[in-house]
Formats: sequence, structure tokens, C-alpha cells
Amino acid sequence: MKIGIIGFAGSGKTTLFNALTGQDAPVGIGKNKINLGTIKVPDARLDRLAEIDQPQKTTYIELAFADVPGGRGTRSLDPQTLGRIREMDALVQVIRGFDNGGEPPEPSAECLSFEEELMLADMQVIEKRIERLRKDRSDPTQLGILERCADLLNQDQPLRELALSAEEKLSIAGFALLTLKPLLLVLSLPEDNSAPVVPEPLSRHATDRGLAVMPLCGPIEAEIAALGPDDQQAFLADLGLEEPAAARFIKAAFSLLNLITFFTHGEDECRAWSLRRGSTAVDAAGTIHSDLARGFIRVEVVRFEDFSRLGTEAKCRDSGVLRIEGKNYVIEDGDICHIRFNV
Ligand SMILES: Nc1nc2c(ncn2[C@@H]2O[C@H](COP(=O)(O)OP(=O)(O)OP(=O)(O)O)[C@@H](O)[C@H]2O)c(=O)[nH]1
Ligand SMILES: [Mg+2]
Repeated sequence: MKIGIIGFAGSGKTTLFNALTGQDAPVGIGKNKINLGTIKVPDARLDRLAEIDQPQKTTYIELAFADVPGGRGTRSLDPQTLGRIREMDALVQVIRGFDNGGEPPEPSAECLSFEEELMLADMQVIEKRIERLRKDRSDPTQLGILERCADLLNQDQPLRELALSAEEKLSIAGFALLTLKPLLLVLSLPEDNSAPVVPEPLSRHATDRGLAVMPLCGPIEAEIAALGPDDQQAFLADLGLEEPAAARFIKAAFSLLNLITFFTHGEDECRAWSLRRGSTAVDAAGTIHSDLARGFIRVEVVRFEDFSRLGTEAKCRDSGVLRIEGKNYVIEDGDICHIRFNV
């Protein structure tokens, strides 16, 4: 899962990147370099599985972050930056809410003007394609979808607002449209002790768009991330925070992307996998390996709670909590899956 940290220059992207990954990438405007990092998603259920199985390897879900530098000025999204953003599965837009000695922060205006840039970029891609399709008439269905997209953008609405079926989404997936990507807003706050409040205009805009806003103070969170676990707890308690930014962020990202966790386990490896809510057993198999999806026969499913209580697969089988499901079974959060396949 690739998450792009985007926003205008100096909004606090690299600082957030450091807070999430625990890295020490240089902050300051104009460090025109992309920073890449991953975090493992802590998972108490996976820890419990590993405690029971004592596998050689325990593999957590990983989130990959790319801190994409913002250019200067208002038209900051050059083709190279846009190209990088297009590769991402989800976007986090950082909005400056702190004073930097220059222009006072205007979170809501900043949010809108960045959104405009993304919409403009989408419009350029769409218009070009529409023009071609009108000429060569090769794909009337796609043309229809893109015309609906263009109408919406002309009304200053991001494409996320458009009700597209899964099939329609697939038909235009190749364009990697930016305002179709799931988006989380992060408001970077002053380093004083004031409560983390999202100002009214920004929260109204976010509500209108159905977006969540996560307020945080980047430099403080980056400092916390750099501490060891014990010091971290003391520091957080001092600040009245329950969890570091990374943990809050992971929850927000899972809910934004509508993800659930399922598990596979054995003597070799205990592993957590992320999956879109509503996905089937074959989708889960495909997440693990394309061979498993291709040769899928059935899946044996045990709920994490049952396995944790009973301790072995044999006991789960004997007590009737191990189920055999077919390819259309909808995977639930916390399912432990053993996929039977034949290729
Ligand atoms: N008070 C406060 N200062 C911040 C916050 N986030 C970043 N800063 C400060 O703002 C300055 C710029 O932060 P960066 O994280 O480098 O900004 P950026 O968005 O990566 O900038 P570019 O890479 O040029 O696009 C640094 O001096 C940070 O310490 C925040 O949440 N609160
Ligand atoms: Mg930066």
C-alpha cells in the first residue's frame, strides 16, 4: 500500500514523514528530494498467533510512504510531481496551520487551492482523452464515463464525489486520476500547548467533501517517534495524547481505505495481510499469490478469537469452529485463512 504525502511547500510534509517513519529526513522548504519509508503495522493478534505457533518469521502489514516535495508558488504541481502522485494508492494532504513568520496560515484556502490543482491536472488528462475518443469512437462507454467526470470537475467537484460502479472505475483506472484517490487531510498545528482544534472553515469544507481531518503538531510528533518505547509513553502522557501519530495515522488509513486484516499462519511464517472490506476468498488468495487465486479450491477459516482460545488447528476442527468456505466467501476482519489450491 503506497501512501503519498502531498501538499504545498513548507506545509510540514517531511516533518510528518519523519513522525510516521521515525526517520530523520532533512526538513525545510526546498529540499527537493522524494523521501521513501515504510512502517510495520503493529498487530496484537498477529503477536498472539506467533506466540502460539513460534514460527521462523512473523510478517506485519507494511505501509509505504512517499514524501513528495511541493514546489513553490501556487502552481506548484509540475509534471514530475504529478507523475509521482499518480503512482500512489492513497493521498495524505498536509495543510499548514502554524505560523512560519511569513504569510499567516489559511488552512481552508490552502486546502481548496491544492484541490483545484489536482482537479486541473485531472481535467487535462480527461479532456485530451475525450477529444481522442470523440474522433476515433473506439470506446463509447469510456467516453460516457469521462464526460460525466468532466462535468463534475467543471462544477469544481473532485471525482471522488462521482458515484462510479466498480466496473466503471476499472474502465478509467489506467488514467490514475488524482481526485479519485482516497484522501486524508492532515492539519499541522503550532508548537504551543493549545488543544488540537480544526478551524471552522476547514472542518466545514472537509465535511462537505466527506473527508477526515487529522490535526497534529509535526515537530513534536517527530520528536516522539524518535524516542524509545518507554520514553515515548511518558512523553505522550505529558502531552495528554494516547498514542503517537503513527498509531493514530494507521487507524485513519485503514478506515479511509476500508481495509480489514486477515491472517495466515504455520511453522514457517505467521503473517497479517490487508484486504478491502467486502473482498472474497479468491481475492484474499490473490493477495497472497496469483497462483493461489488461479488454482483456488477452498479456504479453511477459523476466527482469530477461536484459535487464540483453543490453541491448535486440530482442536478448532474438533470443536467445529473451523469452517470450509468456497471462493465467494466474504472474508471478515480477523479471519485466519488456510487456502487449498492446485495449479
Ligand atoms: N509548528 C509547526 N511547525 C511545523 C509543523 N510541521 C512542519 N513544521 C516546520 O515547518 C518547516 C517546514 O517543514 P517541512 O516538513 O520541511 O515542510 P515540507 O512540506 O516538507 O516542505 P517542502 O519539502 O519544501 O515541500 C520546518 O521548519 C518545520 O519544523 C507543524 O506541524 N507545526
Ligand atoms: Mg519536504
